[in-house]
Amino acid sequence: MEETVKTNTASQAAIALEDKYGAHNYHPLPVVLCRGEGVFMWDVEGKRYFDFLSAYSAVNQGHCHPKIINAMIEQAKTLTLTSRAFYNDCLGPYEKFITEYFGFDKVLPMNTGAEADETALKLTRKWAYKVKGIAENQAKIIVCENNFHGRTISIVSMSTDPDARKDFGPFTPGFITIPYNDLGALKLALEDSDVAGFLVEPIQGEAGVFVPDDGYLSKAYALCKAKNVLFIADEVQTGIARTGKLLCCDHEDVKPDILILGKALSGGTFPVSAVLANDDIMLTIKPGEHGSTFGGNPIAAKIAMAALQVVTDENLSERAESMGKIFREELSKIKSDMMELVRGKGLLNAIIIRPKNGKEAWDVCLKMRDNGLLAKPTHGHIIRFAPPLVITEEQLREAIEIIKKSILSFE
Ligand code: IF1
Repeated sequence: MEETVKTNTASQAAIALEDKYGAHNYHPLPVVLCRGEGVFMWDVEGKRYFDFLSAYSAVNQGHCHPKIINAMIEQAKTLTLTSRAFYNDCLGPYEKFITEYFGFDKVLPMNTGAEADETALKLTRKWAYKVKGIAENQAKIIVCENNFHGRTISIVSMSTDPDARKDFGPFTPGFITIPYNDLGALKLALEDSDVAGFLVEPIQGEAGVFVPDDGYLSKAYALCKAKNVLFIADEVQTGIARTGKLLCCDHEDVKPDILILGKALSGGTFPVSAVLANDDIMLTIKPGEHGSTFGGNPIAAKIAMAALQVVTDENLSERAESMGKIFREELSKIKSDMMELVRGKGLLNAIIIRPKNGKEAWDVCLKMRDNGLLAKPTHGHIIRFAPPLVITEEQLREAIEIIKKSILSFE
């Protein structure tokens, strides 16, 4: 892999520091950012970039959205953390706001996506024993091949990615893995009466923005219902307007039994995640059985309300839908051997790169960086494109020109 690190000393110094003092659990694109506003980020040399990653869809509302930042600052000056040992005056209003916003009885607030996924697993198991009546320690949860739900031990126990799992065993039992987008496999797995839940990403993000067939989610939901199995949607990446609807499940009018949110719930300002469910499920967890020091803290509560209000006020679902159409239409017009496929929904898109003369997705990303646009390759041959949803048509067309120019430079 070619590693054209820029010769600028400020960037080099920052990269060297991370390399020397930080764990080597990432391989970042060589660019050192110090400021963000809306769809743009700036590096330490002052160069401006379109952000086409949005911190993996956390920054849907755009960088440093003033309404979200103000909510954060005002609350930070007032009260930051009480823990859940006491009540605070922000959590109740937030719980009312978010449950009405998404249409569930209750919310359980956490911080990261992985924690929210773990919470959903625990909730599903609790429901299995308390409500469904599965025998102790027998509950199983169906998951999909090539899933991505985070990095904890139990979550990597559900993973099929060798990098995520290797040398991290022993693993948590109780998962059944089936192929994604395969209703036959789901139907078969559901025959096991110890199955309590089916955990699924409505679009698989890490797998390279893999969009299932139309009807997959609604039919999977119906299969689960027929067997009294919970349909659990991990919308950490796909939720909150990213795919052109508030939730990706909304494309098929599916209301999950358990909804997992993270990332854009804070507009990328703070770790805020949530699990939503109705009382029959949520109230199976009793005091002392689950929690988190920071979950539901006053700053997170205020931030999340502001971040969701921005999604409504600025019509971000509609924007994602219309801008996504333009994006895929224009990208599919690019005439290059390297462009194998364009796919996605709303503003969660990816292209598959066919290597040419030894140049692959990483090289395309370096070229786009040089031309003023940041995106990240995944699995060596896929580039994910997910700009902040506040992008205007004019900005989008400018960004498309950069992508086009970068790809065509390899012809
Ligand atoms: C990293 C991927 C994206 C997620 C879904 C839960 C989580 C994630 C559907 C966990 C997190 C991230 C984490 C980030 C890279 C990233 C990612 F490429 F690894 F798969 F977005 F596509 N459910 N996704 O996508 O949330 O605990 O991180 O808050 O660096 O690992 P988290």
